[in-house]
Amino acid sequence: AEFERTFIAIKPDGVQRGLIAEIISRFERKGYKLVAIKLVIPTNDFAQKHYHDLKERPFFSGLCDFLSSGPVLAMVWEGEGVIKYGRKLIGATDPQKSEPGTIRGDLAVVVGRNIIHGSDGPETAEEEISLWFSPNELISYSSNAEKWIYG
Ligand code: YYY
Ligand code: MG
Repeated sequence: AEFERTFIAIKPDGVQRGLIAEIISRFERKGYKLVAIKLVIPTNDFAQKHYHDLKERPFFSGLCDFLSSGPVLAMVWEGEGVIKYGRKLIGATDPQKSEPGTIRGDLAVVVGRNIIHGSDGPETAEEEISLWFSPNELISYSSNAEKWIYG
């Protein structure tokens, strides 16, 4: 089956804190399929492209400095409803408001260090996937678990 895809990134704080496996496992156990993954240190220019929608916000330059300050784990996850539900797994932007059980609720404390990014809709998902990955880095394969996850 062909499902939607979303862009998920573990920011430098999540990588440095050793939370890669913890975060990946939440998407993996849910039943989503990993279709691309790489560890990169984005340039500041690249971070500005990624966050271009926020360029008028007061925190923009600090945010781009932070995203480009170290390794980021960039991923694409696939599954039915993964864009919207991925945001649910991540939790509210401000970890002070994220529910317990969400990634930010369980693992982060302040908005400027909220450890993970996820696309906020179908258009941004497409835009972000093509910004971070070239088409040949997106791996198409069939998962044996699929028939047990979707019936
Ligand atoms: O999509 P999401 O990451 O949940 O929030 P956005 O509103 O897109 O903001 C991107 C990023 O900017 C957020 O994850 C932390 C940072 N930020 C901030 O430092 N201070 C704010 N008041 C709002 C957002
Ligand atoms: Mg956002």
